[in-house]
Amino acid sequence: MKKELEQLRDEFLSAVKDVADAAGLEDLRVEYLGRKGKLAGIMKQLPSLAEDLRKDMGSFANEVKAAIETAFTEAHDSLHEIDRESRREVEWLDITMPGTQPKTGHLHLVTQAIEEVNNIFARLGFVLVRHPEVEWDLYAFESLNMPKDHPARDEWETFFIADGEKQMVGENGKVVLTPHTSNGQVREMEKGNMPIRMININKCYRRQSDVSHAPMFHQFEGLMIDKNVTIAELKGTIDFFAKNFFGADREIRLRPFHFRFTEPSFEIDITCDVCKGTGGDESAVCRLCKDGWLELGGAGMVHPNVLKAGNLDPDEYTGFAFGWGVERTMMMKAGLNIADIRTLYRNDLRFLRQF
Ligand code: FA5
Repeated sequence: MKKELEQLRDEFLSAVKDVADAAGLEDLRVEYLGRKGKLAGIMKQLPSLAEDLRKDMGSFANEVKAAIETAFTEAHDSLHEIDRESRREVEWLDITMPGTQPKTGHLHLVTQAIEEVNNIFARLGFVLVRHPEVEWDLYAFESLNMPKDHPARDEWETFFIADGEKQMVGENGKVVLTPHTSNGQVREMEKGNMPIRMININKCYRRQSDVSHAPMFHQFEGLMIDKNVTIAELKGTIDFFAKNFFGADREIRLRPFHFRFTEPSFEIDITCDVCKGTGGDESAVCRLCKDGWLELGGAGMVHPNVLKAGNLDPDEYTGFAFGWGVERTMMMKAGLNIADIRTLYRNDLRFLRQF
């Protein structure tokens, strides 16, 4: 039995050296020291020995067990240390190292322009509102003095909303994607809070796409209605905006035009930034504007029929309205040099990061 015990000890001491990890070591412990392990197997012989021998073998067996346990503890500690070392290498962190800057973006050029437009009109007491993009024919056309089938509607190249193949129609006519922010005029009057000084900035949609037209674009619509509002206030408001947005050296002019919902109506031009309003010289005409002026948008005194559609008495109230494209207005800012309006919506970061 002594031989068996010595052999068991030596076997364990040699096997423990080859153990590579904690799981292997545990297997070895169970194999040798477990309740049904090798040591317990040898110990079963003990009761059958003579008493003297049993005592000696008992204490020898305890020595062997102690030697195995010591070797086991040493192997366990050394494996634990190796494990800690390798984790330290992998998880090492220098908390004094500078951090990685998160990438920060910035507002889109059009959003920046919307904020600037809004801030300028806020200084004149215009309140920012937003009216629906998906709109009834009533507000987009009919209440703006454009009866059903009126040819003037064609200019707005409108998208209609359909449910499958079926055009959506309701109590206020067809459902459209609003082609201009003028849909907010009668909606604002219907609120009944007089006087009105609104600035409605929103997305508009038209079936158009070329260098100066996008199918989705933005307009800002100003509407002022009160007693005795005149063209002088319209001119003063637009002048204030142009000087603040484009710079003090830029001039604007009102050019007679026709809109169904304003009378008189104008188009607003601004002196061209490229030729500084000269239109070019004897050697070459300015390529952008040709005559020193660039068109920004429409404006006019609110038509009496529109006031009536908004439940206002044209003998009591007058007002002006204007509606300009945000993208076009912004593109005419000094030095921007954006040749195609559609580049604003191509999501090319190389372009967008410049602004
Ligand atoms: C109108 O939309 C009128 N509702 C403006 C108005 C409001 C007149 C109030 C009088 C009183 P017009 O269709 O011209 O007008 O458009 C006005 C401006 O919107 C244009 O000058 C242009 O700057 C911009 N715009 C129009 N269509 C597009 C488009 N497809 N892409 C980009 N900008 C556009």
